[in-house]
Amino acid sequence: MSGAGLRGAGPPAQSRSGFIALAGRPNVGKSTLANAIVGAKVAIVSDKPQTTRRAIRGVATGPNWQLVLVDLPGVQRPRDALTARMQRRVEQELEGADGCLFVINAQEGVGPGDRFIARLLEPAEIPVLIAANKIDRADRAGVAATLHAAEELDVADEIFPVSALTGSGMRQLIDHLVSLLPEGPFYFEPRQLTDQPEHVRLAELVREEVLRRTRHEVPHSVEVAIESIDESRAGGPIRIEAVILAETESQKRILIGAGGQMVKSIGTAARRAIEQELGTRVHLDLRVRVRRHWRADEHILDRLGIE
Ligand SMILES: Nc1nc2c(ncn2[C@@H]2O[C@H](COP(=O)(O)OP(=O)(O)OP(=O)(O)O)[C@@H](O)[C@H]2O)c(=O)[nH]1
Ligand SMILES: [Mg+2]
Repeated sequence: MSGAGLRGAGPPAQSRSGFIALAGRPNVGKSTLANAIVGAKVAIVSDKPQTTRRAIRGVATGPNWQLVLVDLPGVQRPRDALTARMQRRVEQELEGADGCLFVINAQEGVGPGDRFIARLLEPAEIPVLIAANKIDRADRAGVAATLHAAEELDVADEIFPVSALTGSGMRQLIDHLVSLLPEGPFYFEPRQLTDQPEHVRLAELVREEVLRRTRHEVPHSVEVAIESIDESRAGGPIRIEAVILAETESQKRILIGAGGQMVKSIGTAARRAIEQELGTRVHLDLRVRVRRHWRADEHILDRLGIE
């Protein structure tokens, strides 16, 4: 785990700190919850399942505690090298964590996917809490039924009904998560909110705009890579070259769109998001390229940092 050099501005004596891994089916709101707890956007979010592909550490620091949320891909059956890596990552991160926040969807209730995850968590010797998320989308009876079904999973010490979107129930959840942390020094400088390299964070912001605008197989077939970041022109915008990788020519056509409209719209929105992230003006040069079967290509996955 990357320790931060904390000499000088050290944490208070008797601080608590540790890693809480987020497990759950795709699309239940793990990344939204991680962002809400950190209080900043460390992970991209979308309404398409399988948005998160890497383990993302998000850091929340209080007066005498530091909670490192490990946002993870949704638990699913692997279909190719990409999803196999994603599942392996989930299992490895769960092993190394101090606790698990198992996220379920209060709007949909508990299903076979959740039962599968509960069995996966059983052998892990770490405390498990359940967050029943999206209560803003369910009525009282629905939430009560979900909480009851969550209880029957027989895996969690406590169950918290929450809405990551409205903030409802989040205070109690965070307090309880902090109480699970072992005593120890902080792992990160408090102002460092995530461990992701800058080029990955920026690529993810571009991918988020792709996910917003595409459907069916396209969101799953796209990855984004930053090819260069040039800050050499003093006073001028930072120049960033990014490439959207698609698997087929027809996906490439969709991503470019009629008269280049689609890639232009992705580029404009992504540039704004990147400018906000970096706090400076940016020139974004965005291209679309076909990389056949990249999801099955171990070498490309290595290069993309999907481990
Ligand atoms: N109404 C409502 N929507 C939510 C809430 N939390 C998340 N969402 C939405 O649910 C969708 C999925 O959210 P994500 O945070 O990307 O879900 P995830 O579990 O990280 O998904 P994967 O990374 O694909 O596993 C997005 O459209 C979110 O806006 C919530 O509390 N209420
Ligand atoms: Mg996610």
